[in-house]
Amino acid sequence: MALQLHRTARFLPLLQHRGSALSPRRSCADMSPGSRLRVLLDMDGVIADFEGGFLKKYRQRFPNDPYISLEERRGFWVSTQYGELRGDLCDKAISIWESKNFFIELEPIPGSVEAVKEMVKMKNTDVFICTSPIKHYAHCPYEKYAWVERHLGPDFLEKVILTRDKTIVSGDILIDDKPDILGVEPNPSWEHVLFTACHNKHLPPSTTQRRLLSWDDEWRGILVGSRS
Ligand code: DGP
Ligand code: MG
Repeated sequence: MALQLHRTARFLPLLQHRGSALSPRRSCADMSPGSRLRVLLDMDGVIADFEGGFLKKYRQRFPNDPYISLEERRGFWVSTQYGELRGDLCDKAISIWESKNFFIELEPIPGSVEAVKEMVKMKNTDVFICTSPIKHYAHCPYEKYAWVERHLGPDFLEKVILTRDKTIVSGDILIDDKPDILGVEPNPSWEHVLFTACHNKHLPPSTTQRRLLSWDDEWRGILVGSRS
């Protein structure tokens, strides 16, 4: 009997209902009292200010080169827009976030640390950080852990997921500033809530995708909406 149960449990994920890309992933029936909401939080652009930190260090290091103000930023990839401004600026931009101390010295996005600390205390809620390290791994992965420890405390190190493919991570909701989150899983379990950033705020409003404008916005309501 125990063996039978064990075998069935292994196949349960295959039997679970999957929502369509446009509808909430959980039905009311799924959210029985006691079931938990799993929130995945992106790091760069959502809780850590990658864009502000980049611009500050780029201007310090290359004071005589042109730069793109946060108002003028368009498109997710910083290096692409700098390369369009002038060919050699693509590599100069990349050299900034590949430098030691770039990631650890990022400032928190305003309100993010307070929001995360409140979120982890919410009933029936599990919060994880789901972040993609850059492939130049000399400093970034270490510094992301160090940043979490510094701003959220050592216990939160248990909650860090480093992955280049967020589609294979299961969760109910992913709050992320990247407009298109693609990977090997065509139907991720989470609903992507787009966090507004300088590079995505000009995108036309979507009727199917919820947005969180900032940590002053109704993030608690977004979570409530995901539970119902
Ligand atoms: P995430 O926030 O988890 O989606 O991680 C994306 C990472 O990519 C983040 O560290 C910011 C970084 N990034 C931004 N622009 C560029 C770029 O042009 N090239 C590379 N390689 N990384 C970039
Ligand atoms: Mg991001």
